[in-house]
Amino acid sequence: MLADKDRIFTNLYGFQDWRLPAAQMRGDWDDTRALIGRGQDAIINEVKASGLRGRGGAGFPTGMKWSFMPKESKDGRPSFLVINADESEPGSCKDREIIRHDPHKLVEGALIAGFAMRARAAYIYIRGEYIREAEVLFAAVAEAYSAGLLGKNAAGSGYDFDVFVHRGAGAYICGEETAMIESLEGKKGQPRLKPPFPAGAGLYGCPTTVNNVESIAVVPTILRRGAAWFSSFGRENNKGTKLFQISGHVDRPCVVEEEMSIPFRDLIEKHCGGITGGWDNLLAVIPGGSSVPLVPAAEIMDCPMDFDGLKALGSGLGTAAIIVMDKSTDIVRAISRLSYFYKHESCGQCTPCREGTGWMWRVMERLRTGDAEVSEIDMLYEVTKQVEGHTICALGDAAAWPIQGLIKHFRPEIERRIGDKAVMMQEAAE
Ligand code: L3W
Ligand code: SF4
Repeated sequence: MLADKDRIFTNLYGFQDWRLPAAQMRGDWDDTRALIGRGQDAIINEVKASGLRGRGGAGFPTGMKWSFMPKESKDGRPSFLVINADESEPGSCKDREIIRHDPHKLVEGALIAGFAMRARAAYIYIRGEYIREAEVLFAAVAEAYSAGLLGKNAAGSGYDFDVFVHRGAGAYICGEETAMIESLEGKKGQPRLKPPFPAGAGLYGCPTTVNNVESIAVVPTILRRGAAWFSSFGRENNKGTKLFQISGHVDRPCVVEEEMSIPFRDLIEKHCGGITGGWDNLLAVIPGGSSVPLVPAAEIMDCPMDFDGLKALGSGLGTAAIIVMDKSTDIVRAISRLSYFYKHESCGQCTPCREGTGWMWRVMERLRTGDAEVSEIDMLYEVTKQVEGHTICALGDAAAWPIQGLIKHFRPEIERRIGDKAVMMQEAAE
């Protein structure tokens, strides 16, 4: 179990004040000027050496992403950092805790990361529904300006840097990085085709890096304690500490910072008081937010909770939003509900997603009630394969994968429903 002394988020549960003086007492903003004084390349190299991978779902190496940003401005164009606080993935609720209780880790991280990639400003795009969190963030940014930590000569570093907080308006798709950029530009939040990646042409056509809240908030601590300290947690290719968010059928749902690669069973035993009704009552787990396939109970028990461990099971770490389902769960209904979510949130730009998500949801509903033919199970699977990989952004994949996981692991349950319904209809007719 991660020792208290190794926790980055020392006020995750809000036991102490989030405001600047208290945050400084906890070590935030401690000689930030010296950290910046190390220079851009040294900061990026330290983040690379730490092994930090993006915490927003895709796990792209953070230091490498920063190194894609230009070292010199072309045509006088500025560079930007965009921080993705549009936390909307079902099951995901970690960035909310950082913003609520440890916002100065994020604001300081924004300055350091922005400096490292030579950005003129950071835009923090916060989910519209996070009203109280946005209030905290606005106040934390204002405090930092008042204390001279942002703006001209930020933190006495000689570097000018602004931070703007922008509130979303309730669309899940604006969490996709290019849709977020469109939305910041005042347009409808619809994803762009990639490439070009934002590092080449992002906000207002300028070089831009989009990073998740947690990825940025851990940077000041990585620099203070060193890459070797951070990479001493986890295992090769899966380094560091991580915020896990556990919801569903556990005795104590929680958000907790733990060592990357902690086995699933240990995570649940140590922090959640076990599975409701005991381990024999576990049915399945969605380990990375709703966009990844479920994993049945027997397979996940000893799985290291990290990118590679979950990939080996055909699923993914995603944002580490772990949804636990016990045997009381109607698993077909649960996945059908997710299908409805993706249908509702599709931006409608590409045909496989716009039409496919609605089609998949309607078939899922008929499978839920048993009003389908057994042959439709394979047909549904084939349609998910037609959607997967054939859309502009990852929402198409996200809609397809949970259904694929259901069919792969719970096909007998789907067939049972269809059989039971057929028997019921026949008995009613007799
Ligand atoms: C320059 C290249 N940049 C990749 C950058 C790219 C992006 C990052 C990762 O989706 C997933 C999604 C959700 N030159 C580059 C390059 N980049 N190649 O690297 O890119 P990508 O496309 O792999 O992922 P993404 O578009 O960022 C994120 C999944 O995460 N997810 C969670 C989503 C929910 C939230 C939330 O609520 N906060 O994030 C869960 O599984 O479905 O597949 O920056 O530009 N050659
Ligand atoms: Fe929009 Fe769906 Fe296409 Fe993404 S995959 S761009 S959400 S229609």
